Amino acid sequence: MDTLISPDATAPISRTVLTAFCTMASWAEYSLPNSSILAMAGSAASSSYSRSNTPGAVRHRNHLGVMSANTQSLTTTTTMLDLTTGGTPTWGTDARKPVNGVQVMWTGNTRPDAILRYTGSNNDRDPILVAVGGSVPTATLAGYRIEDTNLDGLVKYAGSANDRDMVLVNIGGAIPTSTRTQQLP
Ligand SMILES: [Ca+2]
Ligand SMILES: [Ca+2]
Repeated sequence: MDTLISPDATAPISRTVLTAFCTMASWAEYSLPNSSILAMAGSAASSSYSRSNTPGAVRHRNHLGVMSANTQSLTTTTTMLDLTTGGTPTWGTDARKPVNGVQVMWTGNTRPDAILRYTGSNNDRDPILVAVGGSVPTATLAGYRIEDTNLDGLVKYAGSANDRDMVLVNIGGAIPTSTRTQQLP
């Protein structure tokens, strides 16, 4: 995930995310296959936001949001915010997850509140089963879905590469009643 980069017209767009520079109107954002994020602001936004210093936040349809701890200076030139490196501090505690040396967003938020839950009321596991029909755990559903926690284009409750396990893994992997809270102010 989650590098804010200058527009690259040669890279196809695959997923939509929301990025905001705090107190500002949201920008149109698209994530690219290399997990970078292309930010496109309108001309009015660009001019009015120039010279502002603000943290940058990234949100995703089923991942917990992340916000930089430090402010960015926005000008008419390209601003780079690389949230994939541990060298970029983030707001809160454990806002990201290290995977193979890269910092990524916590996934599994199929019920898009600010908490990952595997069990109990308002958990993020049940929507996956509901999406595949609610009665046959081995059923699957293809498409761009919030229940697709591993982003492979298929909602799957049971079996290999299922989306349910991602919820459990991202709350810690051992205690089903554990939760994880999004680190955004
Ligand atoms: Ca949730
Ligand atoms: Ca999936």
